[in-house]
Amino acid sequence: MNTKHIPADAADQSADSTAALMAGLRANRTAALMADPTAAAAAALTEVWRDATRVLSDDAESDHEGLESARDRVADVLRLLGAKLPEAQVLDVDDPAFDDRMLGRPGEARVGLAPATVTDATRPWSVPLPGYAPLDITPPELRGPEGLAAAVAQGWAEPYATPADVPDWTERQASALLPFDLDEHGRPLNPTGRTGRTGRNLGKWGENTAADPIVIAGVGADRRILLIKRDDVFQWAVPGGMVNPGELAKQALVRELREETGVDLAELTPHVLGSRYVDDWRNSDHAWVVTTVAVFTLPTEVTATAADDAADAQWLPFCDLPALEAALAAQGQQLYPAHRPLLALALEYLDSAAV
Ligand code: RP5
Repeated sequence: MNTKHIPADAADQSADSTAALMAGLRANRTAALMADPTAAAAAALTEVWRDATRVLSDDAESDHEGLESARDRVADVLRLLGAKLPEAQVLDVDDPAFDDRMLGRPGEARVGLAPATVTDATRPWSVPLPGYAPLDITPPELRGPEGLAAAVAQGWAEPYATPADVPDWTERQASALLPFDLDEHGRPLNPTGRTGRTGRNLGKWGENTAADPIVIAGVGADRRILLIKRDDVFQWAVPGGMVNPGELAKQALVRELREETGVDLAELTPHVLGSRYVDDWRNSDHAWVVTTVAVFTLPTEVTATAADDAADAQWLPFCDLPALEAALAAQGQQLYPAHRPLLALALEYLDSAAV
């Protein structure tokens, strides 16, 4: 193993590569902070750690000081997360891949958790996309027999390591809220097309059914909505959740609301708006969320207390979406973007029903 000087023109590109690494590091630190100490955050940081170490192994005129401190910060976070520090990755400069990787040519290690690029034109499965390499988002807790067994024992994951292991696709396709196909490998295909992500970061392969109760108090300009702050992405969302095996969506609406806010509306009949695909951050080409959305209307606000998956609960103005987002922004908070279409649907109903 020896080291190598990068020629002057190449050093400029190396600086770009350094900037990209630092940007990746920042993105991953943000992801780690947002995602709470999860194994997914540790995995993201591990990737940056490897890249930082790779650049440090070279003696080119890159920002070694900055990278060194970045590396130390990553190491601190990894230790806090209880993750094992990866081995330093030192590249052999005699390896033909060395220059490509340092100069950011094809073959450079991917930084961060960016999905593969998918455009509107290449999203449909019917459009061939040679070389499509979706990012595997399967978290460490669903990898390997032990991790999977633990997640199954906790009751939130099915035991199949790959979609080809699922024995009842015919039944699942028949009962799906949104129809979907299987590919030639027996994998379920996301009904909205390619996502740029593969693997599973949800309980099940294929459709994962959720229930989202939209709870409204008051009418017209005084209308308010009950939202919770999700404890994974720390954005404000409808207090919904996954439908349990054997449970009806209507039961899940009431249960999730009670679990996350303490509000019990079992005696009320909601207005069901229908089923919708949710652009959930955990969706992939082979596992996705479809929810049943329903509106509960109350004359006035009731006391809500955050619990379970909710880090906070609050009644917010809901005469329209801009008013809601402005109220959140005034607190330095954000709406969970995947729920914007569900809220727009609810507003359409509320306005038409003069609620
Ligand atoms: C969203 O995530 C659904 O719309 C629902 O609100 C929720 C279900 O996931 P968990 O909150 O149970 O993680 O996609």
